[in-house]
Amino acid sequence: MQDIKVAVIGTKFMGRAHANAYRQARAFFSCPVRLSVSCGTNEKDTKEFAERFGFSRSITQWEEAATATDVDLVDICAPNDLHAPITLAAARAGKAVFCEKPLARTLKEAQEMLRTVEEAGVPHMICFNYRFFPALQLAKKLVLDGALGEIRQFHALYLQDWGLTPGLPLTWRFQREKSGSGALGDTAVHIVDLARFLVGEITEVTGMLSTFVRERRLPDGSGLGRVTVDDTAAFLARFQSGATGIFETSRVALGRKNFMHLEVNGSRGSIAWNAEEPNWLRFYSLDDPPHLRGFRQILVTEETHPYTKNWWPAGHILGYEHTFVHAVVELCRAFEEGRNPEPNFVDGVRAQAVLEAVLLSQGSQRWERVPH
Ligand code: SOE
Repeated sequence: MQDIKVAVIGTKFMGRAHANAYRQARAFFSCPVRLSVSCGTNEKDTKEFAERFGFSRSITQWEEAATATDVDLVDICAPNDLHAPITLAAARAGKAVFCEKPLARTLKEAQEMLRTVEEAGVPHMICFNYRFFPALQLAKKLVLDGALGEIRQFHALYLQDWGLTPGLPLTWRFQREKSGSGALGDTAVHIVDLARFLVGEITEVTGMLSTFVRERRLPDGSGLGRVTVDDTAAFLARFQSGATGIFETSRVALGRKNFMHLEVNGSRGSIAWNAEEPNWLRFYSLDDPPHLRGFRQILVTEETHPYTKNWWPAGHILGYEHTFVHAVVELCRAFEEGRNPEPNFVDGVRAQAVLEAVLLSQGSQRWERVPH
């Protein structure tokens, strides 16, 4: 298969995570990907980024990165307000699109992105990277194999505290017109996707959003600006299956850096997972003899699990960056098999619909149905 020439738009946290992922996917999984174009806002920084990661060239206009002839795949690591315009330009130019989460700022915008990539007939993927921890792939297998029995409850906590960084300016993540929402779209979207991945579709929610830090220093130093998005989001959910869900996220939970805890309780078993110990899956089963019953900790590094054999011998653990590599591996496998990767823009729209219902319920103070 010909090399897939990649343009990565964005050179900050996600730009680095994605650029690194393509390099490692080629080195450890022989993925036919090549870093072709790096696109960032600052010419000097982008040139330096491109040299460090090994891109063929660097530019500052996303419109070129989305349509250039030396690009087959456009990887969007830019702020949320650019996800739609870049997707529309790339899809109409016949490029595949790999977009960071959340797919868009609103459900309407996400649906337009999905319609456009489907009309253009181009492959599309969204980077819900946490699915790609082998421990969560095992969690999904246990659920599908019926090892937990009937799934009754899903609990997810995703807490960070970078929102309390002293002097943090009013960046795009704090402005609704650029981000769409705050912690809801930034981190709750991950646990919504994992809920869909492990349990299924969510049909209704009731939510509560809060903003504790209401003003932040304007980046140009000219004073203070109002924060127009949530610092925290908490919501209850009902799943199509009848299961119930409890979700909470925060970017101001002092002391929590990237603390994500998931738990699924079924009629015959439970699983629990924590992003700070991502190689371990905790599993409780009624199938264990009574004297051996208790949450067992499974170190998910043996060759029987997805992706693990391409890395290290069992016990040599994986981390956050490997989830992005595995997402690129899934993208390349989909290309080779002529199918759409998973998760894709359909998953992005479904997650966006849940976010939209939570925002609606914040206003109505009532349960809201999740639009399909
Ligand atoms: C900030 O909350 C952030 O960088 C998210 O945007 C990422 O998706 C998450 O993986 C880490 O935290």
